[in-house]
Amino acid sequence: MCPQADGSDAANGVTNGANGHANGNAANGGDHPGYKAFNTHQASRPQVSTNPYAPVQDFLSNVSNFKIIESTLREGEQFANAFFDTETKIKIAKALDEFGVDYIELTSPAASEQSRKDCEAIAKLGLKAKTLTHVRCNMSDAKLAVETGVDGVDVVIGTSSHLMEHSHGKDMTYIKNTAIEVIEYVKSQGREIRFSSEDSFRSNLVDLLTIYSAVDKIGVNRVGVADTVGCATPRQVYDLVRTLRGVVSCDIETHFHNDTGCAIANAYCALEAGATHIDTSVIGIGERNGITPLGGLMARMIVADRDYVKSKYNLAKLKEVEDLVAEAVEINVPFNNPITGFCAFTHKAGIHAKAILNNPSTYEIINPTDFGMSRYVHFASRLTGWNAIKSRAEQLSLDFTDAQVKAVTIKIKALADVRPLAIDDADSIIRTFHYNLTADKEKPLIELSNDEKKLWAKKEMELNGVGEKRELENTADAQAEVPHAKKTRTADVH
Ligand code: HCA
Ligand code: CU
Repeated sequence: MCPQADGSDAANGVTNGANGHANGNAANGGDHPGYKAFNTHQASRPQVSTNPYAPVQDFLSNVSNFKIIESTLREGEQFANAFFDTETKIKIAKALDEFGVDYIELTSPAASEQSRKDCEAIAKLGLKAKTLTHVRCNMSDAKLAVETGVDGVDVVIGTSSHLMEHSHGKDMTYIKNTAIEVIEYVKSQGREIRFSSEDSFRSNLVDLLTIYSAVDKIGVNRVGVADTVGCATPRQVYDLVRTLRGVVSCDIETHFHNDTGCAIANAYCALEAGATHIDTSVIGIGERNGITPLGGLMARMIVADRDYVKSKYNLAKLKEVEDLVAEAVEINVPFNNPITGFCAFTHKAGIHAKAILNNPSTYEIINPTDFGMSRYVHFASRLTGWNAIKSRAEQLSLDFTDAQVKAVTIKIKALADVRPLAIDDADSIIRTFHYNLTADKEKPLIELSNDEKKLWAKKEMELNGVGEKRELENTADAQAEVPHAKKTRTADVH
């Protein structure tokens, strides 16, 4: 069952109650048949025994205890339009740090001399977030990475047959031996180390588990699962991560590309299956169409555990971070972006607007004010209902009776059948309609061509006709004593 958004900011003071834990939180660990609790390196799940019959997914789940590895400055730099100069990288790193991400991943120092200098510069900033750089699994890259002063090194190597054959040409024995050498070196330098297998979902499962198990045994901090081509489904992710959770005791990082639109769902399923870290980038930028977006993940996770997400992340900063990155890579934030998309909290249909005005939790699972955003009720379309116009009139401090609001609503709806309406058009109709109520000489509600005026009058007549028909039907319903048919129609009036 889905929890409710907290609606305590609603104008009418309605509180919708505290958010639940959709998937249970992780505080219900302990042994249960067939499964053993793991002590992960970072104690990522509190082990409190409460319910011995808890389902497996609740026992494994980290939806209430996850960390973000923010990769805008690494994966994001692979986005077609990205070019970050040092100053921009520093601005983005600071903004992400203020937002509260746990790690900031940076482009490999082996990529270019400037990349190396930028790694050093960001490692020196003294951010709260840990800094990481992302390198190939070989000793010379690993040494270069450690020299930059970052807190940790993320190494990666392709393990799918596609990549072993057509990319680096190395076999599993070579991969395993090199990985062990690199991990031992980075650990000896007192840095965190993560080992990841590129293209995990097209890799041989036995190969994968063998290499993960080998690196776990020598004390790697995290193993990484990467859906490099964006082919995985949430169920495949759940299965692989859950299997892996049974094989390694270290933390599990996951990285999902969005080629088939599953990047957020896959991240969520990975957490349910026991992953501890999720890779994100701002607005999802990355190779091709990118990876799990930071904002989209926040939207998903706040619905799962509002308290955790609110206590850990500075959510009101999300829009600022997104605007900063959007400007740096010269794109617009998509209209349908979770949370910050221009219409993410805009309610349009009359039925929606009416309910939202009564209590926002009716049509919102996320409370916009958690992110410093506002909700909007659209009041300038053919779908508009009189409750939205009434509320707009109140905002404009204009007194109307309900009958008058209904009359002006018909006019707005009728004009919206003739041509698209701007908010100013609707406002001007409402204001002039109000003025005309007491004026000696009526003013035209809005400037229109003769053709438009004719059409408008026709549409208004049609709408009034529908209104009368509804009234008649309501009367007939009442006589026939069909109460809920009547109720539906009343709520139906747009
Ligand atoms: C890439 C590499 C990577 C690495 C992910 C990871 C991927 O293809 O550019 O380090 O876990 O998607 O496999 O981003
Ligand atoms: Cu990637």
